[in-house]
Amino acid sequence: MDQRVIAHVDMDCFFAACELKKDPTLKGKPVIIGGVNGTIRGVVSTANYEARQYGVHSAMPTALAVKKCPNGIYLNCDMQYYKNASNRIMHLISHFSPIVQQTSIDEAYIDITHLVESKSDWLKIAKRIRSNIYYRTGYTCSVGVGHSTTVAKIASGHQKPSGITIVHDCKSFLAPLSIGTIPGIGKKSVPYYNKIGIHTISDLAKKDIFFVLQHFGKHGIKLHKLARGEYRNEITFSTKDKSISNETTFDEDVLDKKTILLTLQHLALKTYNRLKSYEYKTVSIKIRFSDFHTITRSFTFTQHGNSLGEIVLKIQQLFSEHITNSEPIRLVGVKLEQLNQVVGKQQTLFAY
Ligand code: TTP
Ligand code: MG
Repeated sequence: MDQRVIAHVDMDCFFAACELKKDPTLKGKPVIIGGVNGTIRGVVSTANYEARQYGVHSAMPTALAVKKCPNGIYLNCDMQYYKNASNRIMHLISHFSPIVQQTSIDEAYIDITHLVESKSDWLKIAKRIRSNIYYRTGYTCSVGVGHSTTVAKIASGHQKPSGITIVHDCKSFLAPLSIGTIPGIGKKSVPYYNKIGIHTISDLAKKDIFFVLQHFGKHGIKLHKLARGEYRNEITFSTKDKSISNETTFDEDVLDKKTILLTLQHLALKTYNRLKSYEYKTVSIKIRFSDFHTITRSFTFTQHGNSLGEIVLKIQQLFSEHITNSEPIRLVGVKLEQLNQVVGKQQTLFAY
């Protein structure tokens, strides 16, 4: 398998960070999300880092949190606000790669293979992702980068908050970590691992495969491979329904077809540049008229392609075939759909 490079982004104490954004006077105070309508029933969803110092953590009964941190500020969940913030963050993340997998309200995997030219790029890209999210939304996140989703996820949790952890050599990175760091090995299973002599991930790596099979069955093979730095998993999601698009709203509605075609060409180039190692099968244009009614027209080729010339030509055709009236236009967009990754292929502008 070719070696993918995966970044995992996990927002820092996300719900609490959202509340701090709403009310900046909470800064520096212990904030706990998990009251129920002003009472102390229920469990803690999250706590900011100030509250964590008192021993408060997610899933703890709120009543116990109140005992540990009586001066904390207890707030109810405002899920709609958190979802809106999450959507904005995920939208920014989607600009880094066509292969993104959101796995919860505050975390996502990003396949950054196409952005990487040398190993030193891993850190640069992770920093760019972190600063992009921070400067555009005000939220901090932690980022992990590795050759598999599992390692990237472990890495993003390694230096929280606002940390970046780059893992080139996953075996030595994982070796000293406690066995419970592996996603899926919860608090309840850790004592069992400890009982059979496995405390750290390297303890697991040292066991032979028969021992592993005997104690964990088939599932153990995957864990054993991970511990030995041999496990590679990638984002499982299919690029089939994914698309890349760009659009522009004119400052003033435009009638001149030449101007519109030039803008479409510019958008085609922008979209094409984001394709990197992907091919498209469908090319679409979107046109919004001055009265806001919007149409999209698309063409699907029989095979995947990766030529800017082909995209531009198709866009011109779609435009002249379908836009025959002379209504002023407010917005135009270009979309490439049904993406497919071409392994080991980098595009150049020479395709034009
Ligand atoms: P996490 O990413 O697990 O936690 P977090 O973002 O609060 O803190 P960290 O800095 O350690 O990443 O979860 C994301 C959000 O999901 C969290 O802010 C609240 C919610 N959540 C719950 O509602 N219940 C839970 O048990 C957990 C773990 C999270
Ligand atoms: Mg988080």
